[in-house]
Amino acid sequence: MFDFTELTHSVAEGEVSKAGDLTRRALDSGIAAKEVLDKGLLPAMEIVGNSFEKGEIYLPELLMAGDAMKASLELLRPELATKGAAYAGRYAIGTVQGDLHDIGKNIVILMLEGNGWEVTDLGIDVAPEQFCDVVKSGDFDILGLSALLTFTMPKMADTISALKEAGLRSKIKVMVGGAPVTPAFAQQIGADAYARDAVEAVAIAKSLL
Ligand code: B12
Repeated sequence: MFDFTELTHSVAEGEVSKAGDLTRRALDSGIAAKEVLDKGLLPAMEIVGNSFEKGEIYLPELLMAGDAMKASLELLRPELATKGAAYAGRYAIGTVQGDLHDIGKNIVILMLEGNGWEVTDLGIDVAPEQFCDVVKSGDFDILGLSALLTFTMPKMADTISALKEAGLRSKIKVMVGGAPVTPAFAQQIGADAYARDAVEAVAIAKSLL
């Protein structure tokens, strides 16, 4: 029996190489990548998030845990993002201005790619004007906006306003997501859809076309 707790703790402690070894061991023992993600990696982000909120750990520890998470996630990439599904459409996605969190966005990308989407990753700290430039220049079906901070959520609204001002809003569907985002907020800012997690993001993206 694989011990997910040990993997979770190694990620939470920011032990990059131990987390990588355990992730590899889980995959080698035949456990599906999605199960490793859900049972081993994601709980680690909950643990460090809670400890950070309580003031038990500080930014350096948060950074180390984020690094261990990203390294382990890379090992899941071949399985999660396996191409082969029928072509679904073109999706551009980025984390909004002022926000550097990209783990959740990257998981969304892996899942979309694994389900036939051609994804352009715009990265982090993306300004509304940059989103507009991308929508203008490319033939995308959906634009995804990610935010993990309550104080960067308004940048989602700013991005949608900028799309409207540039006459681009009708050209693209906008999806929003990230831990503090809610369906009510999505509706309030005029997004086309909200998804709670990467699995839901894939299902909703499909339904938008
Ligand atoms: C790791 C982490 C970091 C890392 C990020 C590393 C990285 N490369 O991403 C670092 C160390 C950089 C960091 C920095 C900060 N962080 Co931080 N961080 C976290 C932590 C622990 C985990 C985030 C995470 O990856 N979660 C796991 C992923 C998988 O979940 P997710 O992002 O929600 O994504 C899922 C869904 O939301 C959805 N989704 C996400 N995006 C999208 C987009 C679309 C289009 C769709 C459809 C769906 C979707 O699908 C994803 C997969 O299922 C959280 C706590 C937590 N529990 O979330 C705090 C947290 C988000 N951070 C917080 C804070 C305060 C900060 C700092 C301000 C700290 C500081 N004093 O400097 C800085 C801000 C830096 C900046 N300007 O962005 C607070 C935010 C509080 C708030 N409500 O605003 C949190 C909640 C911690 C806490 N409890 O206090 N952080």
